[in-house]
Amino acid sequence: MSKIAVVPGSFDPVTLGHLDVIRRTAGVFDQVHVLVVHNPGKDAMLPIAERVGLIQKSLQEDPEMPGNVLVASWSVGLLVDYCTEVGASVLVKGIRSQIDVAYETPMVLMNRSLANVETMFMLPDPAHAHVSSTLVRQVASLGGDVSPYVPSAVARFLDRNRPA
Ligand code: COD
Repeated sequence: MSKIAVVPGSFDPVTLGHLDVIRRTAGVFDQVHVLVVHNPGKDAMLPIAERVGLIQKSLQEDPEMPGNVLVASWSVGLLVDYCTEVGASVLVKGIRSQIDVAYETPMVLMNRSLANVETMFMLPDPAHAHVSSTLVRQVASLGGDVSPYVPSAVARFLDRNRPA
């Protein structure tokens, strides 16, 4: 049976840190579903459909990205409901620091208790450890250059949509 991993996130927007985690996960599992989910704790910059499109474009433009990755979004219930629907038994979360571990741990235990879905932590290349979508949004909104932190499809998009 093929092993499906779900890599969930807000991806608002997708960063090079996210892509690194997705690429490493795709090297380990048969199929990877990158799942864009609304995080009610964060003020969104981009509509979900735009985030999905930017991830798809970034995956297409990454020559090292394996072909076993698809992108979807989920807004109708629990994250584990999506896992059950597609037959995925594993979530993969990127971990940059102990702060991420502390934030993710209660969700790991809750998702296991709700639906027996396990979570694996993937450490990215340390070069991306300081990168977050929140800081990318902040740097972009203040007129800074975000191209070192995001795929070029995202850098082009943010450049085109720069506030006047
Ligand atoms: N390098 C590596 N990993 C990174 C980097 C980076 N530079 N930046 C972010 N990540 C990781 C994050 O740690 C996270 O694991 C993932 O990538 C996504 O990050 P974000 O910022 O895009 O997304 P978040 O943190 O807003 O997470 C949204 C989720 C949907 C994953 C989260 O809210 C969640 O799991 N919700 C569950 C909803 C639910 O069902 N709740 C009930 C039971 S818990």
